Amino acid sequence: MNTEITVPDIGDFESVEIIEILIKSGAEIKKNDPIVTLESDKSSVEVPSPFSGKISSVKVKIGDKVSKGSILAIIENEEDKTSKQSQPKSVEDTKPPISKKEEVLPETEKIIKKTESYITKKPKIETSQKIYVRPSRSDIDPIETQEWLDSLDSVVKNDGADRAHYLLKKLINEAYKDGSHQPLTRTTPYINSIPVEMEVKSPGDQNIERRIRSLIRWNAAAMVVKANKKNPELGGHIGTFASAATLYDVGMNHFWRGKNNKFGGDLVYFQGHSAPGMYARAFLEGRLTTSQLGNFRQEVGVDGLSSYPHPWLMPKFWQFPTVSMGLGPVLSIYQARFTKYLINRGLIKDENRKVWAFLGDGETDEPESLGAISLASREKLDNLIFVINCNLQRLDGPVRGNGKIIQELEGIFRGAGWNVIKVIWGSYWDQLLSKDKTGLLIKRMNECVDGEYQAFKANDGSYVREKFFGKYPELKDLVSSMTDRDIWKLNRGGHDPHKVYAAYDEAMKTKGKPTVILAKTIKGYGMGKSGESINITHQQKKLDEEDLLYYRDRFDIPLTDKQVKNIEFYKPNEKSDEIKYLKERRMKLGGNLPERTIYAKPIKKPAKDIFENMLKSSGDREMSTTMALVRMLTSLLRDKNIAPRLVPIIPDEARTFGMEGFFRKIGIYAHEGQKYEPEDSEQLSSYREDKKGQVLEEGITETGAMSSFIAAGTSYTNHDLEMIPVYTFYSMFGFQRVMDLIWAAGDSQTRGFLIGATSGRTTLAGEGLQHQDGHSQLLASTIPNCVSYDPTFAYELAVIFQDGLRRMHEKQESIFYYLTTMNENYKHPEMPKNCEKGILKGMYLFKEFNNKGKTKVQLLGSGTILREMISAAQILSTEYNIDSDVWSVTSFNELRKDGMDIERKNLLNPSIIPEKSYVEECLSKRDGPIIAASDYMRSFADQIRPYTSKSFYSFGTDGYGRSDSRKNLRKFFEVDKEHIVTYTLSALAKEQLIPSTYAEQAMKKYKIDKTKPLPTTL
Ligand SMILES: Cc1ncc(C[n+]2csc(CCOP(=O)(O)OP(=O)(O)O)c2C)c(N)n1
Ligand SMILES: [Mg+2]
Repeated sequence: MNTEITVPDIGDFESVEIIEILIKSGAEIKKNDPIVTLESDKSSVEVPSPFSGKISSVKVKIGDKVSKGSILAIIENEEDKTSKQSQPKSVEDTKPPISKKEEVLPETEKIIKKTESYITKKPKIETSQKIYVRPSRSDIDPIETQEWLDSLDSVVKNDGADRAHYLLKKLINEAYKDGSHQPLTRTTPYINSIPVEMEVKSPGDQNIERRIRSLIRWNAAAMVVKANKKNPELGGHIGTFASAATLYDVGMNHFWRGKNNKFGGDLVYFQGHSAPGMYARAFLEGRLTTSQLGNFRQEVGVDGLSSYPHPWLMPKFWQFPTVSMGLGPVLSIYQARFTKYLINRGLIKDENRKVWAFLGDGETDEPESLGAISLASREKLDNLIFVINCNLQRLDGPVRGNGKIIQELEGIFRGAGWNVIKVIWGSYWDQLLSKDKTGLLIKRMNECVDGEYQAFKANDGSYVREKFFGKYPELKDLVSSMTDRDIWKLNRGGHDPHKVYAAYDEAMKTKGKPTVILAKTIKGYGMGKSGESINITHQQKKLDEEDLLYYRDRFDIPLTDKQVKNIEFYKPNEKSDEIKYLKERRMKLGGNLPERTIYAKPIKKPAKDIFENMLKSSGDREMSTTMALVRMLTSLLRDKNIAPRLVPIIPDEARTFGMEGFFRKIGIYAHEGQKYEPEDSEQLSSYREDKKGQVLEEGITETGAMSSFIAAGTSYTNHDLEMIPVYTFYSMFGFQRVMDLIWAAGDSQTRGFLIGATSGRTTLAGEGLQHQDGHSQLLASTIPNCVSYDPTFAYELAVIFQDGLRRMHEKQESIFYYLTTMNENYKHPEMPKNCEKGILKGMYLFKEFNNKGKTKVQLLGSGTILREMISAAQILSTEYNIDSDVWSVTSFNELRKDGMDIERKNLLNPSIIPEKSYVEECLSKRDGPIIAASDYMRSFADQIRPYTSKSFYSFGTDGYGRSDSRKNLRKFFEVDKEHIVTYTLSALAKEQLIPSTYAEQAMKKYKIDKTKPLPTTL
C-alpha cells in the first residue's frame, strides 16, 4: 500500500532547505534509513523513513524548502502504516487497561489509608519532656545501651551482618519519620572496614613474597641512589614506592591480569612517583636489564628509563601517564566508563576487566582527582578500583596534620556512592582490638590526628607507648606485657599483605559500584632515620653508606658491604624460588604488567564520494565551517567502516554547534537506556538516550570530555580496537582549560580529532572576553604530535579530515588533530584544482589578482580572515591598481614545523645547496612584501617570518576579546579589509614601491584613528 513520507516535527524551524536526497525511486529501504538531509542556518539533520518498503516516487528536489508535514516521498509500505502498532507507542498506550487499573486501585487505597491512619493516629512524642542525650554526648543509660548492643550482637551472630544492616536501616528510617536527629553516617570508626573473621586469606607463600618484595624495594631504592651518585641533577623518589610496595606486590602476585590472546587485560594506572618500583619488578622478571636500571632518568642515549610513566618515551612499557597529579584518577574513571561504553555498544566482549588506579593521599587535593567520582558511581562502574596510598604525607609535610585524611576521604567517597574499604591496621593489631573491652582503643584511634600518627612512626616503640597508649591507663595496661619492639611491630594495614589481599578480593567481587581502598601506610617505610615518616622523605634521593647498610639489613638483601657501597642491584638466580615464583605468578595471571601492545586493525579509509559534497561550491547557500563539519560527520556515519568507530564527544554544546541531529540518529550513550519519554520525543532531534548510544554527551566538563577523548583515542592499544573520537568544544574552553590533559593525550599517543568550534577572537562576536579565542592555535603548536589547521572553506576541511583519517586510523601514526571551525556563515567556493597538497602542507595559492599594475603584494590569510584578505585584494586591485596573490594558509603551525626542519638541515649541511622551506617554495618567485593575518594573535602568523627572505608584516587579534558585532570587532583588532588595505598601502610605501599618500588617504577614508593604542592595552 502506498504511503506518504512527510517531514516530522523539526522543532522551531520552518522552510528548511533540502541539501541532500538520499533515496531514489524504486529503491528498497529499511525503517530509519535516511530519506533527505535538511539544513537550517544552524544545523543539518537527516530525516529517517518511518517505514520499510520500496520508494514509489520522490516528491522533492535539492534546494526545495520544506516544513513539518511536507511530503518527501511515496513508499510502498511493507507494514500497515495506519495500524496502531507501527506508530511509536505513546505513554498512554503503555499504561495498563482500565480494568487492570481498577484491580489495583483498591489495593493502593488501602495502603494510602493505612499510612494516613498511621500518621494521624500515632501519638506525638513529647520530646521536650525527656532528655535522651546529654550535651556532652556521654551515655545517660549504659545498661540500656548495652541491651541494644547485645541485641545487635545476637542478630549478627544468628542472622548475619546483612540482616543487622537491614534492621539498622529500618531503625534509622523510623527515627527520621519521628523527626529525630539523624546519626552522622558520613564516616565509620577508624578501624578496618573488613572484620577479621570476614577476611579472605591470601593463597600466596608469604615468605617468598616478602623476600621478593624486599628485593624490589632494594633495587628501586638503589636505582635512584645510583643515578644521583652519577649525577645529582637526575633526582628521583624512594619514599613513595617504599610506602606502596605491598599495595603493588599483592596486585602483581594475585590480582592484575595481563593482556594476551584470550583476555584484554586489566588496566593499571600506577602512581607516577612509584615508577622505580615497577622497573625493579620488571628487572627481576627479566624484562629490563641491569644496564637499563643503571640508566634510570637518563633517556637521551639508548636504554634509558623514563622518570615517570610516559608511553611516548617507553611505548612498549608504560600505558598511562599519571605523574601530573590528578590526571591518573580522572583518566581512569573515564577509561572504566569507556570500557563499559564499548561493551554496551557491542564492540568488545565483557570479560570483567578492571581498571585500577593508584593515587597518593596528597594527590586527592587536586580537583581533578575527586571531581569526577560521582560519575563513577552514577554509571555504576564496578570495573573501577581506586587504591589511595594514605601515607599521611605529601611533599612538604602532613596531608592533614590536624585531621585524618582517611576519614575525610571515606566521607567524600561514601557520599558519592562508592564502596569504601579502609585498610588501616595490620594483623598485629587484631589481638589488641579484640582484647580491648573498654572501647578505649578505638576511641584513641579515632581521636589521634594524622600529625600524631606520622610522629609515632618517626620515633620508636617507647614513644608510641607513652604518647598513644599512655593517654588512658586501661590502654597502657593493655600493652604492659609488650616490649617496645613489639609495640613498634604493630603494623599499618597497607603494609600487611593479608589485609591488602582481603581488600582487593572484596573490591574484585563488588557489584554495581566502584570501590576505593584507603590504605594507611608509612612514607619512606624501612628507610629508618634517613626517611621513615619524616617531613623531608619525599625529596630524599640520596642515602649515605650507613643508610644503605641499614636498608640492606632491614630487608635482608644478600649483598656484601662492598656491594652495598657500590650500590649494586641484586637479582637472584633464574632458578631461585623467588624468580620462579614471581614469573609463575605473572604467567598464571596471563602476562606482563605494565606492558603496552597494539593489535588493533587499521580502519579502511572512507569512499571518496563521502566527501564529494564538500568539494563542490555551496552555491548561494551560506554556512559556517562548524556546520560543514557536522555535515561531513553525518555523511561519515553512512560509511560502514567508519560509522561504528566514530565517537562524537560533546560537553553540553551540541545545540551550539548544530549537532543535535546526532541525538536521534545515533543516540546518546546512557548505561541505563532511557527511563523516561523525552518531552521532545515527537521531534526529529529528540533527546534520545540509549544503552547502545554512540554520542558521549558529557555534560559541562571539559576535563571529563577530554578524558573520554583520551580513552577513545587510545582504545587501539587498551582495547585493541581503533576508534575515532571527535571531541567538539568551544575553542576557548579547550587548550586553555585542559592543556595538561591534552599534553597527556600527546604522551599517550592518542589518535582523534579535537575540534575547536566557534573559534576566532572576532568571529565569535557577542560572547565577549572569556569566550573569544585568539590563541588556541598557538597553544596547539606547543604539542609536538598535534597537527593543527585553521581552515576557511568546506573543501579544505574535507581534505584535512580525510587525510587525518588516513594518517591516524589507516596508517596508525601517533598523532592527533586540532581543527578550528567557525560559526560565521558564508558561501563556499568549489575546490580549486591541485590544491590538496598545499592544503595539507599549510598554504596554497587561492587566487591571483594580476591584471592591473606593476606593484604586487602577497596576501596570506587564515580562517575567516582569509575572506577579509580576498576583499582587500579586490579593493587594492580596483581602487589602487595593486596586484596581489592571495594565499589560503590552512596552518601556520605546519608551515613552521617545515621551516624549522629545513632551516636546521641547511645549517647542518653548509656545503651543499640549501633546500627551500615550503613557504619559500611558494613565495620566493613571487613579487612584493608579505601581509599575513588571522583571527589569532600576531605570533600565530609570525611563526613563518624566519622562513622567508621577504619583508613580512603580520596582523592579528592581540588583546582581550569583547562583545560587539563581527564588523566592529574586526575594525577594533585591525583585521578587517579596510585595515588590511591601509596597512598594505603603508607597507608598500615603506618598501618604496608606492607613495605614502595612498595610505594616508586610506586612513582618512576608512576613519582609522592613528592615535588609538594597540588593542593589547585596551
Ligand atoms: C600537578 C602536579 N603538581 C605538583 C606535582 C609535584 N609533586 C610530586 S609528588 C608530590 C607530593 C605527592 O604526595 P602524595 O600524593 O601524598 O604522594 P606520595 O608520594 O606521598 O605517595 C608533589 C606535590 C606534580 N607531580 N603534579
Ligand atoms: Mg602521600
